[in-house]
Amino acid sequence: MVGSAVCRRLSQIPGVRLITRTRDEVDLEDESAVRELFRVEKPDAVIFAAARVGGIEANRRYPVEFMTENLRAQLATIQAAYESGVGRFLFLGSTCIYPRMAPQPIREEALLSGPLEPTNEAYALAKICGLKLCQYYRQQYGVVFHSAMPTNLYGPGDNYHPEHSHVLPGLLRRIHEAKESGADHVTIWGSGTPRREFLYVDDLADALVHLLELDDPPDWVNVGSGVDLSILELAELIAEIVGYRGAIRTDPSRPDGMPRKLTDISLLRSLGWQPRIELEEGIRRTYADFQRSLQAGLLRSA
Ligand code: GFB
Repeated sequence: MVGSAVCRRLSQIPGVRLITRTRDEVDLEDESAVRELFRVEKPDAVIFAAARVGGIEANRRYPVEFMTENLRAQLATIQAAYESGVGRFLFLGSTCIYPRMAPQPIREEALLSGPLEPTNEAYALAKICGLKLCQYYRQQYGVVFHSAMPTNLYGPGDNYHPEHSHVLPGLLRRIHEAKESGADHVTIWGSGTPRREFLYVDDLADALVHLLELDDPPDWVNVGSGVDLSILELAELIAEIVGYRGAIRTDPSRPDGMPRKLTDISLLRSLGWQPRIELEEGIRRTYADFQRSLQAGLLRSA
């Protein structure tokens, strides 16, 4: 989802030659394949959007894969980029790198100031290693290797797996199916009270290009919308957009995860960027894309 949005954004810039590889073409966990890719293509800049990602349930169920796959892929790519002379590397993390009880909205300085949220600790630790490794390369070798920490993302091309997806695509699908089947209620996981911030993926892509154009970007910077809402409010908003009029029930046997996760985006604003696509508009666009993909038999659900 992120890689495609970044390509959409970069293809609007004249003179940019995009170099991409699918998972089947190059396995980023294979160090020699990654080195060969850099030797052949010699990119000027790299945006590292590849990752093993998933929602709260996938993170809880597969901590080994979330840690090992992300560590291997990022280490291979960051090292190969440096060795082949790449001067600019933009690594993507996640706001789950911040401590569970970080003061809200979360500022960049909160990194490593307290214990992590247990449901995504493995993924967060891998991402912290990636951003720190970029910082160390910059410090030790003078290359501009830096990071962006996106908040919860959504948009076209998301993963709609019923168990492994993030909350927004998960609820979009469940509420759409409830409407289609005429169900009198839908169930959302947890208490419905956790608060989350969401950013439309094309806004993220725009922010990344902005960061790449800065001569001296921060080592890491939050990329969010600066606005949050409760999961129950999110479900109600999705129901309104989908046109579903049944009841929304909660399931307290499912985990809530972090009680609140809202980023402070004043650093990014001070660098001249701000989000454009509001949540309601973003969900409308995402729902239209969901329906198109469903009809074409192309819905991602892995
Ligand atoms: O998006 P989500 O899976 O991840 O869940 P996190 C957010 C909240 O929505 C949790 C609730 O409180 C869930 O219990 N929720 C309600 C649901 N219904 C659903 C549903 O149908 N599906 C899902 N998935 N959630 C992830 C991290 O945390 O955020 C990752 O695990 C990553 O590492 C990502 O950082 C951005 O926001 O809790």
